[in-house]
This record gives sequence, C-alpha cells and structure tokens, in this order.
Amino acid sequence: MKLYKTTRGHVLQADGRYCLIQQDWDELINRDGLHAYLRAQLESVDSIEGTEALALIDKELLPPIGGQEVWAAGVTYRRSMEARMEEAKDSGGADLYDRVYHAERPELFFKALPHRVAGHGHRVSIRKDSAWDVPEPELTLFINSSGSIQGYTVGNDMSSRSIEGENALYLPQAKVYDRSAALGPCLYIPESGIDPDTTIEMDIVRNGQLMFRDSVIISRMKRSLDELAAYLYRECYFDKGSFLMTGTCLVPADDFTLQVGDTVHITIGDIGTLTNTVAYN
Ligand code: DO4
Ligand code: MG
Repeated sequence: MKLYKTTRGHVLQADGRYCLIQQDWDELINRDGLHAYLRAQLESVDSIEGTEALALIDKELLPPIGGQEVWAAGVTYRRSMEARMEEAKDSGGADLYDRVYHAERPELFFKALPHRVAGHGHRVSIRKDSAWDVPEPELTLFINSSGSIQGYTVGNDMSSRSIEGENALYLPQAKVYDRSAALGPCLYIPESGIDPDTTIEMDIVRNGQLMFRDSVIISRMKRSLDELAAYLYRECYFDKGSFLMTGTCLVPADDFTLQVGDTVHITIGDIGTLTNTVAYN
C-alpha cells in the first residue's frame, strides 16, 4: 500500500481504494506493524473517490516526511566506489572509497533536516560554488524508532562531485545544503520487505532531450538494508524514526554535470516516480 502526505490529510491507497487519514504524520508512521495498522484504517475510515484522491495527490502533495532526520549511506555499490576513486585521484583520497567499500562498517552520513527536503514536483538545487553536480537516485528506507524498516520511498541525494573530489573532508558541503535532498512521491508499505529484484531507474532530461538513462536492481548492493539500519541505530535514538538513503549505483559519465532547468525522474519499482527540476537556491 501507498501513503501520500498532502496538505489536506494523508491519502492511503491500496487495492484500488483510497481513504483520507487525518492524523499526525509522525504518530501515524512511527509504529511497529505499520502495514497491519494501515490495513485496519482502510477498513474503518470512509473511502474517498479515486478522482478526489488523485486530485489531492496531483495538487497538494508534500514530501513523505514529518520531523525525521534524513541520513545516507555511501559507497554501497561498486560503481559508486569506482566513480569516487576517479574523482578523488588528484586529492590523494582515492583509497578511502576502496577501503570503505570492503570494510565491515558502512559509510553513513547525515544528509538533511526535513526543511531542506524537496518533494515530488518541487525544485532541487545545485550549489552556485560547484562546477560538477549530479543527482544520486537511492532507495530510501523509513525506519521506525525501534529500528525496524517499515516503509520505502524514492530518494535523490543531490551531490557536488567537484567539492567532494577536491577533498573528502568537504563531504558535508558537497551533500548538505538547501534542497539537496528529495523524497517522494509516497511512502510505500509492502506486507513484507521490498522485492530484491526491484529496479532503480533514472532519466535526466534537458530541453526535452534525454541526457542520461540507466537502471540497476537493488540486489546489486553490497550490503543488506537491515545491516545499514542497524549501524545507523547503534548509538543514535530517533524518537520519530528516520529516513536512510541507501547509496547510488547510477553515475553519469564524468563529462556530465547538471544544469539549471534539467529534470530528473527517478523510478523505483512499485514505489513510483520522483520528479524534480534543477534550480539554484
Ligand atoms: O562517499 C561519499 C558519498 C557516497 C554516496 O553518496 C553514495 O555512494 O551514494
Ligand atoms: Mg549518495
């Protein structure tokens, strides 16, 4: 089932039916057994018409986040390791990426507070002091405060490759700025975990022309989703739960950089498509 956060309430979609839930977002999603709870809501809350639900999703959509922090994992796919080794070769930091890819402990970094997160249809940003910028399409977990994965969404970990490549210690500046994260369109809550054959696809379009298209299946990831969640929760308590981006495998060629006006479409399996247009803040 899918849960869309809108300005008028939360639209729950399952089996071709829709209902509107009026409840605090964080209280609604931060629970064990979220799927079963939403299934019961579907039975007890009055249904709304499909046309009404789709109009709300189309016109009133918000990113599926409340008070949660957004974190991100890095170098979880071989392609990410190789691309970063190349971009960091002049800074002397290249072997960091090889080492973290093979290490037991994953790379995890803080990405965003909710006010820096864009939703589906909103703008994402590139930095004005960066010359080389890319979107990073990432399966994103919603982990509740007990540390268990309850849902999934599509994430875009917007990144400056020039700033990160200059010095690995600049990572927070390459990754954390206004509208550097996007989440959406919905929170996807399957009955059991996500299918390992789920595909992540990304298109980048400039002036109506396709500039980049690639895809990967999530089972190519080196680490398990539970492993990433467990590391994040080792010494951090998240009272409202958290979102965790799980790393990218889709990296455009080195001569590609995003420009203002580009549109990024990221589709992940049954979750849906997150679309954002690139702008300056
Ligand atoms: O090591 C830097 C960031 C890695 C990352 O964001 C990714 O692999 O997706
Ligand atoms: Mg990333």
